[in-house]
Amino acid sequence: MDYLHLDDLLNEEQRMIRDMVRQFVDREIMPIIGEYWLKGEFPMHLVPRMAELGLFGPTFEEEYGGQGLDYLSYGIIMRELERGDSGIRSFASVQSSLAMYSIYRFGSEDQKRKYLPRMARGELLGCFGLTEPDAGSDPGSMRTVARREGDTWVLHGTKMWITNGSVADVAVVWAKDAEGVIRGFLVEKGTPGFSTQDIHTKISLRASVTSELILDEVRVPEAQRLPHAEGLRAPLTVLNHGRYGVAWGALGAAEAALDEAIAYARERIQFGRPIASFQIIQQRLVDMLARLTGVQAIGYRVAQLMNEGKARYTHISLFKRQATRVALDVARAAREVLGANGITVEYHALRHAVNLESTLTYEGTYDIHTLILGRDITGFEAFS
Ligand code: TGC
Ligand code: FAD
Repeated sequence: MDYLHLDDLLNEEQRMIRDMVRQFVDREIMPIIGEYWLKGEFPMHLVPRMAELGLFGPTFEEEYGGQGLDYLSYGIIMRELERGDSGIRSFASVQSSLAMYSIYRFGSEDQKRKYLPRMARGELLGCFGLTEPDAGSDPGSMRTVARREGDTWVLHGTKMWITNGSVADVAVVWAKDAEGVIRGFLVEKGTPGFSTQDIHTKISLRASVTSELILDEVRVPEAQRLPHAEGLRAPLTVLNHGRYGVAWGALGAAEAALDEAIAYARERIQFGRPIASFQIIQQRLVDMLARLTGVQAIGYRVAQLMNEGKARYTHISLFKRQATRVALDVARAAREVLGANGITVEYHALRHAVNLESTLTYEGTYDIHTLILGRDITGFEAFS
């Protein structure tokens, strides 16, 4: 549902990208997603096709495997993917915004050339390890350490809740050096001491791989350190790109849920009339429409600010906070309109709603973005 015709603001290229990704989702994701979600598996066979469509790292220059796309195009890609499932969007945005962007922004020229083109082609998968069992909202309290021994760094610690952790060929791992300064490292699969363990008990984001990363005295050469990353500011800078994609994705899930609820309400007959003709159902649908439209407008404006290089991280926090909260509420309300049918995977609203529980939490919880915005407009910090 695009009530204000915001997509009329897309140029021809952006419209083509939207239609291409929408077609991919309709043809290749919608027929299988319910089954994969129930099995708790990510459909890995889609990766080469996603790479072929240019969905990994599309904003980077061609020399790094990208297409030099602008941020509105990137947002639209994330929106269309999450129309299918949050897990599919997560896969693409972790690869692009978190893993590739860490290397693009903070890596050496050698690292960029070694990893980015192959990651864009889907030949190498990446993940982003910031969170730990005891350091989620407060990543500055991380315990993973990086000890320097000559030209080698020895990494020790555990990362938790890492999307694509066990399928990644290269993990971006954030760790504290002896002075307590946070630094980024590229740890390749198979490095001695590095192992992963998947989390199989998820009720949300089931069609996505989520893992623990275990680093037991893992030795990596200095050449695998991201040379331009220093301090917590570095992973947080990367997260701005991730959060922007998460917010656009949430819009896609909410749009799909609202469209499904309207279509169902028009067809479903109770008391001799379509349920869409009852005032309570109309009010529910209109509340969903109104809240969703507000966040869609925020998305277009933040995309403009991103393209002009004027987006502050607080703008992205506002978008991420509102989009994930509104999308979760919309998808939940859509499920209610669908009655009992709504609790099955033949319909999509509840799958979206439970997935959106994760998007509300990861890349900064709703509360953390509230506090980021509260600090910005009052000047007072309320994190502790
Ligand atoms: P604080 O003192 O506020 O900040 C430390 C330094 O960083 C700067 N900064 C930022 N810079 C760029 N972008 C941002 N968003 C920034 N936020 C802060 C800040 O100016 C400062 O710079 P400097 O030069 O003065 O040192 O740090 P704090 O320790 O008080 O923490 C602040 C807080 C709570 C906002 C931050 O830690 C936070 O954002 N916490 C949330 C953690 C989070 O988002 N984790 C996400 C993990 S990755 C993930 O979830 C992937 S899900 C993937 C998927 O499947 O899609
Ligand atoms: P906590 O920080 O323990 O928070 C628990 C509750 O307390 C929340 O409601 C929170 O809002 C609230 N809270 C915390 N601090 C405050 C405060 N100061 N004031 C008020 N309330 C507060 N991380 C990665 O690094 N890489 C990944 O790829 C990744 N993928 C993920 C995939 C999934 C499916 C999920 C669910 C998480 C993923 N994460 C990843 C981790 C995610 O970023 C964290 O879950 C998130 O940052 C919150 O941390 P936490 O779960 O430890 O919650």
